Amino acid sequence: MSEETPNSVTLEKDGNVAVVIVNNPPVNALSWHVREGLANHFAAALADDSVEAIVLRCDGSTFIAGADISEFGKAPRGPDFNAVLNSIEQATKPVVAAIHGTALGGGLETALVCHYRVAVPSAKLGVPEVKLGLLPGAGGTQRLPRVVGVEAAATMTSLGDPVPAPKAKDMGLVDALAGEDSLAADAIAFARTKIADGPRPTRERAVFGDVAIIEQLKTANAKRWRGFDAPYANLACVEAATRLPFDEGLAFERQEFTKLMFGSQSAAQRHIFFAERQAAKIDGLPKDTALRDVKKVGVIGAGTMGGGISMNFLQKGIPVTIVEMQQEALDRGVGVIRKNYEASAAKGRFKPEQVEAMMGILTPTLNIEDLADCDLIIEAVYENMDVKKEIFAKLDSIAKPGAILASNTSYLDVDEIATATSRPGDVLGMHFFSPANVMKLLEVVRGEKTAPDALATAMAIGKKIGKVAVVAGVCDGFIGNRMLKPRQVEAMNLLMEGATPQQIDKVHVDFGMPMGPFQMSDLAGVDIGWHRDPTRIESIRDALAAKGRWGQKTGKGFYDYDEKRNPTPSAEVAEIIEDFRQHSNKAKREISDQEIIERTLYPMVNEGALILTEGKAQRASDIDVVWIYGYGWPVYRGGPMFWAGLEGTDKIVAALEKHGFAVAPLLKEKAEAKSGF
Ligand code: T1G
Repeated sequence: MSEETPNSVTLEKDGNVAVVIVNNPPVNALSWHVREGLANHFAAALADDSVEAIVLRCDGSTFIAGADISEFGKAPRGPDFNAVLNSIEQATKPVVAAIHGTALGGGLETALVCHYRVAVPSAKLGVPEVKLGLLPGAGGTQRLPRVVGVEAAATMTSLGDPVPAPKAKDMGLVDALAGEDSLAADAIAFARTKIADGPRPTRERAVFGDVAIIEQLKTANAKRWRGFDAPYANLACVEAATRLPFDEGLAFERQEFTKLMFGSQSAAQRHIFFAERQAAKIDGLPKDTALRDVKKVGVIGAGTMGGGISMNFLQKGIPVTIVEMQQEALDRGVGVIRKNYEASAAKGRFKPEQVEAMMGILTPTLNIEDLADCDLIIEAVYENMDVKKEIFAKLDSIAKPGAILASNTSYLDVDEIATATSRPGDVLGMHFFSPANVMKLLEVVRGEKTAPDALATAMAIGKKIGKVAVVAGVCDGFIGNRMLKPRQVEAMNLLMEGATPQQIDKVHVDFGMPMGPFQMSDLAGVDIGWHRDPTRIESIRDALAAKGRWGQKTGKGFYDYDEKRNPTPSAEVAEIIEDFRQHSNKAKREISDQEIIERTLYPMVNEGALILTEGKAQRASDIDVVWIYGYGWPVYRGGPMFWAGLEGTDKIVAALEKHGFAVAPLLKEKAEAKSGF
C-alpha cells in the first residue's frame, strides 16, 4: 500500500444511485488515501442532486478488512477516520454498504455508519481488534449495541470472532442477503428501495439488550483472558454505551482505545500479526518457486504423533496411508484417530458423515511399500538415529521420484538422517508439536541439501493444514526446544540453590505462560530421555524417575496429582531436592522472583540471539512465532525476542553477566545500541 497510489477510491453512477468503490489490494485496508478518497467521493455524491442514494462497495476479494495496521505508530496522514465516518453517517441520502469477503474492524465500523448493509451469504463480519490488543476505536463499541444489542456487541468485541452473513442477518447487522454473484446490482436495487425511507443514522438508534452479559463474559473467559487488557476495555466501552449519550460514549471509547494503542500489549500483538505472515516467507526463495503436488501423504508410526499428524491431512481431504510394524499398534493408532474425531463430532465440530469421510481416506497398512505413490512421507517413530536412518534408507528405495521425505524428529540431526538416502534434496524435518492435530506450530527444518522447492512445498502444505509454519535450521532442538533447554537447566539449578518447583512455576504462570518448567516436565514426562537405571542417580530427575515419579502419567512427578490432575507440592520431592543439595554442598538461600526471571527467561533470549547469528532462524520474529504457537508464550508479550526489546536488552545483558552467563555477541550489540531485535 505505497503512498504513490492515491487513486484507491472511485465513484460511478448507476442512474440515481452513486457507487463509491474502494480498491486497495490486498485487503482494502483503510490506508490514508482510502480515507481521503472516501471523504472526497461521498462529498461529491452528496453534492450531486441527481444522486438519491449511495452504495459503498469494494473491488477485489474482500470488503474493507480494517484500518491499515501498518500505519499504526507512524505520523498520521490523510483525514481523521472518525470525521470521515461521521460524514457518511450524517449523509442526507440513504447509504448502503455492499459486503463480500470480510468486513472487519474499521471495515465493519464503516459499514455501521452506512444506514443499511447488504451482504453475500459467504461474507463474514466482525471486530477482531481485541486480537490486536485493541478495540473498535471508530465508534464500533457504541454503534454495535445500537444495531445488534448489548449481548451480541459485547460478545463480538470481547472475543473478536467474525459472524457469517446469514447469522448477521438474523442479528439485524445485515439488512438483506445478496446473490453471491450479483452483489453490486442487488445493493443498488436495495438502495433504490430505501430512497423513500431516507437515511437511518446509527447513532440515533437506541441501545437495547441486557448488560448482565458483560459480567457473564468476564466469568466465562477469566482463564482465557488472564493477563490481557483489551477484552476488559472492549467490555467497558460496550457497558458505557448502555449508560452514556452517544458522543460521550464515543469519547470514552477514544480514551480506552488510546490507552491500548500506546500500550505494550497491542504493540506485541500487532508484532505477532505481521510476524505470523512474515514467517511464511522463505528469504531468498523466488516468489514463483513451483511447488510440488501433494495429493497423497504417508505417515510412518501410528503413535500419538503419527496419529495426530495424520488427522491434520484427513481434515483437509488429503488421503493418508499410515504404516505400523504390528497389527495391534496399527489398530490402536487408527482407533485413537476415530475416537478423537468422534469426540470432536460430539462437540459439534464435525458431522458424523464427515468423520466417516475422513476415516474413509485413511489407509492403515503393515507394508511400507504401500507408500510408493505418496507425494509426502512423514516419519514419526521414536527418537533413535539408527532406526530413523534405516527407515529413510528404505524410503529411498521405494518412494517415487520427487516425493518429499520428512522426519518429525524434535531434535535429531536431519542432515545425518538425509545421508541414509541418495536424495538429500528431498529430505527435511517437519516437527509437529503434541497434540499434533491441535498445536498450530510446525517447525520445517531445512537441511543443508534440502531443495528450495521441497522446502517451499513443506511450508505451503503446513499452511494448508492450518499450521503456522516456521523455517528452522539443523541444530540440537531446532528453534523452540533449543531455547527451552537453557530455561530447564537453570530451573533445575535454582532448585539446588533454594527455590522450589512451585515458586519457579508461579513466576512463569504470573508472567503469562500456561505453565512453568516443572509443570511442563510433569506433562511431557519426567522419564523422557531417562537412562532407565534406577540405581544410577546423577540428577534430581534421575531421583524422581527412579521413584516412579514420571509426572502426570504416574500421578506424581515434581508435584503430586489428584484424579483431576490438579498439582500439589510434594514433601517427597522437597526431601529429594534437599538431599541432593546437601550431597552437592550447595548452600540454600532466598531466591527472588526477579532472579528466577533473569536466570530462566533471559538465557532464552540469549540462545535466540545465537540461533539468529548461526542462521538457524530467518528472523527474530520467527522465533517469537515459534514460542507463541508452540510453547504458549503470552501473545501480549510478543514472544521472547520482541519482549527483550520491551524488557531492555541492556538490562538483560547486565543480568546475564551478573549471573555468569556467556552473552551472545548479537545480544551485546543490541544492548549497546539500546535496541530490540
Ligand atoms: N492492515 C494492513 N495490512 C493488512 C491488514 C490490515 N488491516 N490485513 C491484512 N493485511 C496484509 C497482511 O499483512 C498480508 O500482507 C496481506 O494483507 C494479506 O493478509 C479503527 C483500529 C483480512 C482475514 O484485524 O484478519 O480496524 O504478508 O495473509 O489469509 O477500529 O488479513 O502479503 O505482505 O492475512 O486472506 C482490524 C486483519 C484492524 C483484520 C485476510 N482488522 N486481517 O486473510 O490474507 S484494526 C483486522 C486479517 C482496526 C479500527 C481498528 C486477514 C484477512 P503480506 P493475509 P488472508
